[in-house]
Amino acid sequence: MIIDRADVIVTSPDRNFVTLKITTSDGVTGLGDATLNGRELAVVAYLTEHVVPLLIGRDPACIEDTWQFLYRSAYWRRGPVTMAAIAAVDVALWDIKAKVAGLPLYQLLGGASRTGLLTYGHASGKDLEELFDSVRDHQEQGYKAIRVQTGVPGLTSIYGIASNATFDANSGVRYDHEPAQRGALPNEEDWDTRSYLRHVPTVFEAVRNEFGPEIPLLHDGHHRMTPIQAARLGKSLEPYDLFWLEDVTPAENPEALRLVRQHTTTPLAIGEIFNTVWDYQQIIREQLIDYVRSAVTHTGGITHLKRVLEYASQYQIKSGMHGPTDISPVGMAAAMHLGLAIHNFGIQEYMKHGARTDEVFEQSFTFEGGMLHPGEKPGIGVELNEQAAAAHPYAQAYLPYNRLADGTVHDW
Ligand code: KDG
Ligand code: MG
Repeated sequence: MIIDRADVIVTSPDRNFVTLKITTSDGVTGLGDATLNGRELAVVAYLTEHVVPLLIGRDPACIEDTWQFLYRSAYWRRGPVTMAAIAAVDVALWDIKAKVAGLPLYQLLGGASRTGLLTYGHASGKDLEELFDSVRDHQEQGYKAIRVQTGVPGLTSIYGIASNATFDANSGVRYDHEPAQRGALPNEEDWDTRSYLRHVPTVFEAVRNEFGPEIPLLHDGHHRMTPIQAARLGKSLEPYDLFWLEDVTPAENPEALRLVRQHTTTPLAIGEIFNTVWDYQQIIREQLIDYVRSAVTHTGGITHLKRVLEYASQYQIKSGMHGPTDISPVGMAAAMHLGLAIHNFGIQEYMKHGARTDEVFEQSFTFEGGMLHPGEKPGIGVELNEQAAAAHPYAQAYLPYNRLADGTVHDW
């Protein structure tokens, strides 16, 4: 059996998704997610122009060899575009291998280490009233752990707040907490760290008073603080017992986390914009984090993220795989198989996709009582309805960016 063809399919049901479909000479197909939010077509070109021609005729069973070949033969290593492209090939090959074996992928990764995956959803509101409604809504949907993001007095538009709770994917406005907005230019948001640092602890105090001490709560700082600001935030949130505080400082500077760590016992998570084990080397070895935030989609696939998580397991660091709406159902399913199999699973982010996306990507995973399960279908358990996909052509969309009050561009 050889790889006969590989097709890159772009579809935009509720948002843009890039999917690689590999077909073998025996007619077995495998899917991989290659979606890189706001830079989708760069991965399409990388795959179409440089990777697909290398795949034709290869043995689909040689997953590790194909990974090493694509990574090392490019010479130009790492980076989100390269690693998303390699991830898509890797997941599609795992899908094929599991289908050929007649087993759900998690069985090939060592079998189930648990009955399901604890997930967290995104509650948000521009003020406390809206936030509380959103937390209640998530509890009704079954979520047992909840991320909390609110507006900050004086700021008009910030990351993580649903601006349009009743979402209409065709209106072009962003829906739910999907930050990428369709259009020719990125949206500008505003930011003021001092207001944020004053406000966030009051929000968590209010949420604990309303919802009690039991519910695991999470928060995302989205890379916006300096190390000492992040240290202060971690310290000021200690009374509210967070499950984690995420991305407190920009990801490029691992040293920053050492300073944060020295000041707070609030657990730390980072890594959604990392893409290799080398990005994690220092922060895992020095035990500067508690959760690895990488997605299968952006970190070289199952093969490479498994390597990261095995390394992390030596230091009692757990998984907290990235699962926003810009990870397609293919990427989410891959994460679920990996999460079910590894020993050091922590929690899985799960935002849910819209109905159009669910029609394009036929899924066998389940979400019940706040727990995800990848299902028992051979492979990863997701198939692409290509006819439905074709009805939603690519639509340009960008992530927003931040400016401070004086006009300075700030981390978003
Ligand atoms: O594409 C960017 C989003 O995936 C990111 O902003 C979401 O921070 C995020 C999260 O924690 O889900
Ligand atoms: Mg995040």
